[in-house]
Amino acid sequence: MKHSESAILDQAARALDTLQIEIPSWGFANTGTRFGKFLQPAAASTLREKFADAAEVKRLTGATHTLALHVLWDLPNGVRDVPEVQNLEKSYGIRAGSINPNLFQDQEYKYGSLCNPDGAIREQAVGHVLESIEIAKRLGSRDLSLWLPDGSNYPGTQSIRKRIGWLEEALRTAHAHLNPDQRLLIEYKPFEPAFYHTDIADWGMSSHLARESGPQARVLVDTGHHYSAQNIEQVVAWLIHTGMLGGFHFNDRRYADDDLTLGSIDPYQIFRIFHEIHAAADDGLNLDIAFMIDQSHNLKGKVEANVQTVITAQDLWVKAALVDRKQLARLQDASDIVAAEELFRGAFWRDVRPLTRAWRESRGFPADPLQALRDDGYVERVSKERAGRHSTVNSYA
Ligand code: PSV
Ligand code: MN
Repeated sequence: MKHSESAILDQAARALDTLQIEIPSWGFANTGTRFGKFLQPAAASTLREKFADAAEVKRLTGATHTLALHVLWDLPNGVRDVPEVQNLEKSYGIRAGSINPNLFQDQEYKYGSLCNPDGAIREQAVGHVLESIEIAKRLGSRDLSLWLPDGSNYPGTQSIRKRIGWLEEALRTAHAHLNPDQRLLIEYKPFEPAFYHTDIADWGMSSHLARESGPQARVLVDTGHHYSAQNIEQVVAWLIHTGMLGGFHFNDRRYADDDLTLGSIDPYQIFRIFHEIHAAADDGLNLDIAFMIDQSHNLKGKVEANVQTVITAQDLWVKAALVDRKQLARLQDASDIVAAEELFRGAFWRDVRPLTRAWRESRGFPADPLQALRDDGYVERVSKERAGRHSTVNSYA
């Protein structure tokens, strides 16, 4: 092997060693669209099954040590379910990751949760967030991932500014309950379920609310939560510059919040986002970014889709790591546009699969995780075990 080839291999390996990706418990459960659900015999219907599936993804990829939990779906009894989660953590070698309060399912939230005009309902929503923070504390989870469905469907029916005030107040209360090492991640989304105005619609609103909440609050970027034309890497660059980037929810989109596999529609966009992160790290910026998947697969097998997502993220992460940023900076400074663009695109075109494969082999993971999943027969095994147990399905996950 030539010296330059082994240097590239080392660089790729260093990049992959640092990439940890959190998988979502809800990515293993039966799900669907508002038109219906297609049930999969292998889908997880208990928290134990979700942990088992997560352990399989970790075994195959080596990159997913934590499982994001959604409070109502995974801990329906709140803090009383914490001991069960702790047992599952031990049994499966998977740690509980970010804790996601659920402010979108209860009937009371028809007109909003933290922004509801009814003070008693706002109080109920704050109570749920505080209980979620307590769950996170007991589980040793650092991040509370907060997403609100709040908004309105018709102009003139809600006071947008009053709702901002209620939101600021609620988030300050939540922040005051964090341990010093915990973080509050505030996610935005332009629309759905609200179709006229959404209370946290974009990264500017999230940034403002995070600053108002307190020093441990950051912005969570869900890659599917942007309008089609949005330049997401520019948003990411701004959030890095202002010290407000807390984490990502990975998925891809073609039209709206489609929950498609990361990079399935536009892998170049993820490459561009990863380049911004590597560039900031090269510049010595202190980054602390949680990488999380947020996908619910209707058609793909769930374990398979999660493995595919992790491998895709790893490939794109390595491509972006290998951009020759010193040379790129020279070309940018000289405004040598075509050469800069070709260098940048050249890194994207590079086939890094031999590098990610070599890294997996060197770390004792299957060289081809998707093939290993098929060879192992995990999905067939759990399909048999879980058969007949899916007559009822949770309302969403
Ligand atoms: C909302 O669309 C969202 O992206 C939030 O992160 C929720 O927690 C998640 O989806 C539920 O799937
Ligand atoms: Mn999300």
